[in-house]
Amino acid sequence: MTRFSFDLTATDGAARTGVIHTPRGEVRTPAFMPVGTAATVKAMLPGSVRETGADILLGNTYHLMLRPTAERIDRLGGLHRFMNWDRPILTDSGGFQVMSLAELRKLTEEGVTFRSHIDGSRHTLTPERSMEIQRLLGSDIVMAFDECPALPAERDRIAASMRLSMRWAQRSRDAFGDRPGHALFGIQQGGLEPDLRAESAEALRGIGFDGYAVGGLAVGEGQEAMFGVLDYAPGQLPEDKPRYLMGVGKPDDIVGAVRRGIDMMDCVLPSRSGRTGQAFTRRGVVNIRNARHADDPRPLDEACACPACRGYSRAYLHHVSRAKEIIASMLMTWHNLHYYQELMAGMRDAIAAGSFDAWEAEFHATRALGDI
Ligand code: PRF
Ligand code: ZN
Repeated sequence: MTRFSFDLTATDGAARTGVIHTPRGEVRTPAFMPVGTAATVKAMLPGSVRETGADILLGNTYHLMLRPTAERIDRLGGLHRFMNWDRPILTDSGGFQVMSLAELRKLTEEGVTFRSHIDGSRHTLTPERSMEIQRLLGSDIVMAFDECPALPAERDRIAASMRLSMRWAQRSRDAFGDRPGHALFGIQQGGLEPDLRAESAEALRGIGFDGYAVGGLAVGEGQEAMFGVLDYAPGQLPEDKPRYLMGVGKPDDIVGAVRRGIDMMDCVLPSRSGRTGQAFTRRGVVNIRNARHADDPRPLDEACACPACRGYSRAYLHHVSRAKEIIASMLMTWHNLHYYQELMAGMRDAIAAGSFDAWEAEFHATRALGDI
């Protein structure tokens, strides 16, 4: 059986490219993980998600425990079989989503109790319960249970929260146990404070994980502050393990994160904004609902090989998006996920060739041209 492992194949400055090996297939890094919160990447068939170039999806403990429940998914053969995606799945551990989505939250040393945003029912998540849910789902990469304060926050609040997350990281490690072929990632916290980030990294390294996430960023601090942390945080984590930046981001955030040593990312942006008419292109963001596209026979991006750009005009995408036709979500999501995966492939190739600086300069120069 293939164990979980990570091979770094090339570096260029702090940027890295490599391969994560899992029993369900390889993940080429830097990797972008489309978000499949409710056991679906919205508006996409799993085969289509794969066609965009995705090696791995992200799923959510919080949503799936509430509906349809982890126990039901387990009875039906696990999340891969349930959603018809047989490649790797990483699941987030739930705490972050409880804090942003649930009602009447109560945080204690033991864990967090809350009411469902769906039906108001009462639930508890602890490190132990989060590990159990992620095991029932059959997740390939399990995230430790953590807590993430919104920024800005007082330093004392950030320090206390980080230390609680590190105690929960140890409990996550103990509850996860030894599961060959499955990986457990720790999550660094510590806000924008270098010493707290260092303390968190030290605690996680002492526990020992298969990969390490940088958590607690992209929570309102802005790109400059986020890059400020990414200038040192990846270097505090083990070099021989994957580094995952959670919930990031826009294309330029992703490029900046990879330049600073991040290997994996996830974000709802390409899928969510596709459903509201926003397209990501080499030349920046295009709002397809804008009146200027109504008579435009050209594709969204003439250099894009996705079905939306091969078969449809801007005028058509404009029409179906305004009319809120289901095909608008399908085509726009496909295009955006294809764009994100092309971006990752371009960075992987550039890092392997030792030409990341030139690739990045071209990336920014093309965006500066603006839309056609
Ligand atoms: N922790 C967890 N999930 C997350 C985050 C975190 O800090 C973030 C922060 N951007 C997104 N998703 N568990
Ligand atoms: Zn396209």
